[in-house]
Amino acid sequence: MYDWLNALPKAELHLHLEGSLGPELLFALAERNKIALPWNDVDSLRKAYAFNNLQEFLDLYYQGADVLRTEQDFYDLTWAYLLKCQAQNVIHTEPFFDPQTHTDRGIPFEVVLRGIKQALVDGEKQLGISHGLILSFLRHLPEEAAFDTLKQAMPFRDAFVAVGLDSSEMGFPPRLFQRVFDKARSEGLLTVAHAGEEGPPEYIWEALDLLKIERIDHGVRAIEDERLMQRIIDEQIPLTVCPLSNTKLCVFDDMSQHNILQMLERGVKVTVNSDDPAYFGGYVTENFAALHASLGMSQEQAQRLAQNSLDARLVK
Ligand code: ES4
Ligand code: ZN
Repeated sequence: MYDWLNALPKAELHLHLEGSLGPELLFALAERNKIALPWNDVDSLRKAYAFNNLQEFLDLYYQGADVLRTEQDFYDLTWAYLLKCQAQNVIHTEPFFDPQTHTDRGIPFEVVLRGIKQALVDGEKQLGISHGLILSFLRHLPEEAAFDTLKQAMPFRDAFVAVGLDSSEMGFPPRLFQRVFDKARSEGLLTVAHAGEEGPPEYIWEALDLLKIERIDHGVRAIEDERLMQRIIDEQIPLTVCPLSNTKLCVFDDMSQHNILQMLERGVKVTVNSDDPAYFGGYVTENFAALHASLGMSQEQAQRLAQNSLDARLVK
């Protein structure tokens, strides 16, 4: 089954490039940039990949991202991810990056963007993998900081297809970012947002009605609100679901509790994605394989999930 799932052509629509920074590359970049790490070796870093919630993960994720300093570092990070895509028949990807994670450490916006974009362009030419890059704002920071980031991005407007919203969800509802999302849309950018991962259905309503999003990132808590479910089904609003992420961050106690197949059978346009594969134990194929192993996902269901991912692309 693994090989069959791996061979399915698919798109990945929910992937944080900083979350694809595996321990080996992290140590290699630390050495290249002469940065001291708080872990002795790759294995002790891997042992730290145990989380009770989103915030515990984010603390390690931001710490790990500190080894990314040069344009070459961002290129190498992105290229390593694209090689994984090639190995797993991901023919199209729409990755997120978090500029503020880097600009707040003094790394210029254009250093981050140039490294990522060059790798994506090379991936298109050399690997045949198409892409649409999504600039994601950190919601634990003020809207003013998001405005500043959007301003820095505008000279490179054509490098992006959309803006997103990520980081700590609880206490940072989508409505806090309505004005900066309005501004992004006025520049012709599409919008997506993380909502309903840890946060309540109300946050999904806000993301739809105030941020005018094209897709809901995660969205698994929509199932608690029947009126919301009906809207998502009627309007065929895609959900970018990340099964291994949800179990690693204790959104569900166990994969056998995950609601993705229930949603699929109700007619929700759900897709399978890896979120932060280096931290959550697998790339896209491993996420599909986990659904087969724990929920008995059939080949026919896998085909529908893969087709949904191709249909839900922002870049067609
Ligand atoms: C994230 Cl899993 C998740 N949720 C919210 N923000 C994030 N940034 C990176 N991974
Ligand atoms: Zn995410």
